[in-house]
Amino acid sequence: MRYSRYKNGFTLIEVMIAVILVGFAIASLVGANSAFTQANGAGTELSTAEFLLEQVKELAAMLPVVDPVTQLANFGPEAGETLAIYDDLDDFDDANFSPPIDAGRNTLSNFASFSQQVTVQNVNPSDFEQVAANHSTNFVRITVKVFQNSEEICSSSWLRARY
Ligand SMILES: [Ca+2]
Ligand SMILES: [Ca+2]
Repeated sequence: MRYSRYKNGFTLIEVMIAVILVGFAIASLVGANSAFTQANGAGTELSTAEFLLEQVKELAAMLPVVDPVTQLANFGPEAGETLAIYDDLDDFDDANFSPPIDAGRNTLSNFASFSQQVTVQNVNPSDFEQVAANHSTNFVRITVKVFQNSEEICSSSWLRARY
C-alpha cells in the first residue's frame, strides 16, 4: 500500500521538525511580548502627559480672556492674585506648574516628574500665527506644554476670543 508508512504515526524527522517550528513560534511570541511591554511604558508617559494637558484646558475653558475687574489694564496676574484666585487667562501667562496641577488647581504630587508650562499671547486677527502686543487684539492663543524631567512630551495650542 502506498500510504502504509503513515499508519503508525509520524516519523522521527517529522516530529523533530514540528518541535523546532513550535520552538520558533514560542521564541517569536516572547520577543513580541517584550516589545509590547516597552511600547506600553512609553504609552503610559504619553497618556499621563495628555491627561495633564487636558487639566489645563479644562481649567482655562472656565476663565474669561481678560480680568473681570481690571479688564485691559493689566496683562498677567492682577495685584495680590495667586493661582488659587487667578480669574482670567492672561493670569496664567508664563506659568510653570511643577508638580503639575489638575483642573481644580490642586497640586498633583503623584506626577512630580511632570510639569505644565503655559503661555498666553495675543495674536493678529487676520493671521493667527502672528503674535501681537499684549491686549492689542481680541484673540489670544494659549499654549500648554507638558514636560517630564525637562523633556517635552506633548503640547497643545488653541485660540480664544474676547467678546
Ligand atoms: Ca486676574
Ligand atoms: Ca490678568
